[in-house]
Amino acid sequence: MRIAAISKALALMLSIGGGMTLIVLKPVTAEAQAPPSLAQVVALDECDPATFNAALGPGFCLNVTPFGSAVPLPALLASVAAGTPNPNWDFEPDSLTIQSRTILEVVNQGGEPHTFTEVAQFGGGFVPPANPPGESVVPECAGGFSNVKVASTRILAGSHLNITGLSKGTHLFQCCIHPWMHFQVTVK
Ligand SMILES: [Cu+2]
Repeated sequence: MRIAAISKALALMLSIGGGMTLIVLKPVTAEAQAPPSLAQVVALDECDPATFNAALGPGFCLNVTPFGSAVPLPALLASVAAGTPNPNWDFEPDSLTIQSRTILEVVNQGGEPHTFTEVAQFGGGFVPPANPPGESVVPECAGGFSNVKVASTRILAGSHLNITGLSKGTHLFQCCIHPWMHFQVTVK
């Protein structure tokens, strides 16, 4: 009914040279008219500025930790080496189902850089000490930031990345630095 009404409204009668010409414009569907909606994912971590910045450089970890929830770098790496990476390095939610054309907005609310990189299968990242035992780098993360696919999916602390144009089906994303940070989206 709605499309029929729009088509009718767009049917213009023009008089050219005394004759009548009917021009029917292509119907404008509701899908094309509606602005795309937004689905949000947050990246979280608890990096401890003192120990992370001592090892990785000034300003690497910008976490504000008013409630004292920072995790020192050695403790994080120990959790990885034990095969139980700290779960507070995380994408939330873990999974979403969205309509096609929905914009996936990933916001880094943590204190250090993350990537939100699409992978065929979850696996290791490009920082060997941050890979759980037995995991090696997946092809999509190989090369780190010298790989344009990784560099273009980096999200610095306090910034965001918008993912658009996902095809219908299931897509997997992971952080190429902290490879236990997983996200799955199903596009309907
Ligand atoms: Cu990360």
